[in-house]
Amino acid sequence: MLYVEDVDEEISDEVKGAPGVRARVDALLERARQAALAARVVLDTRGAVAKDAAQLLAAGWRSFSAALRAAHGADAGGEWLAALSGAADAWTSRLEGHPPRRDLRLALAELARGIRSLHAWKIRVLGSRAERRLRLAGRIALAASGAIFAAAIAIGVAVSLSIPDFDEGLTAIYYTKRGQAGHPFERIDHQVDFSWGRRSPMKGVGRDRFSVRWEGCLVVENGRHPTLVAGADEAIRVRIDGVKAIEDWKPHQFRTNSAKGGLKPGVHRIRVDYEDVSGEARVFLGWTEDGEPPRPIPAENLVPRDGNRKHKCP
Ligand SMILES: [Ca+2]
Repeated sequence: MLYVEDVDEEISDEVKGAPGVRARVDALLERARQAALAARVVLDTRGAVAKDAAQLLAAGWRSFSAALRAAHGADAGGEWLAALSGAADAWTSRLEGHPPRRDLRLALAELARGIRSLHAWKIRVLGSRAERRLRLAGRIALAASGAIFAAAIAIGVAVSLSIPDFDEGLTAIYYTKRGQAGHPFERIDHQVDFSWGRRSPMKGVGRDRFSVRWEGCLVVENGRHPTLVAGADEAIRVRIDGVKAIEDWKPHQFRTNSAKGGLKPGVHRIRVDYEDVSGEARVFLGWTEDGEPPRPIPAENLVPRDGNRKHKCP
């Protein structure tokens, strides 16, 4: 099932080949997250073989463990990284021994928690230049005032809290051909806001003449009435609860379209079809309210096709 046999080889290739620690940690965490998601789907399927979930989780923990090692290389003082590394190795070997189902749930929850904490660490330690400046400012402020330092920490925590949970977003299927045809690659996208330019959207898919389908649910909070906005280079159509909301399928350069009327509060089924023909590729799914400029629909308002811990997707 999946790539379990190849994962070790791929991890070492990624660690050798990737340019920076941040990129390495990102790639490995993404792999761990995908394995955790797949394991959750298997665990939620009645009658599924626990052995499959254990294999997927072991693959997830191996990736997570490799991410920890890469992170530890960049932050030798991070003792918790070393401690977590030990725990990760223990989980990996335990999962390879096919533990009982209740242990699998625990392994999944722990892995999700670990991935979130490593994301938070990555932002804190390997963050953008602005965040690094913030840390420096925090240190300087420490000399003058403990209170200002505390504020800098609070901002750091706020940044880490804005990281999407691993199961928030839409189910994305990337196809190697136009018209949602060819070989499909599935993953979760936290948002639909990509500017691929002339690059390929993911490994295995070409730079031109590819298509994508995003499926799942859209959550509109009570009291809100946002208008859906979608844009593409080169073609897009959006269906809400099975009804056409936006269609601009004739190939064109990037432009946005708004749906007629606002979205009602509640959980809506959504399906977005997109395709690129040539040249630049870009896609955007957002909403707007009270005349504000459109912004991408946040991950917390998006639910994958099979639902997540917070919402069912009917
Ligand atoms: Ca294009």
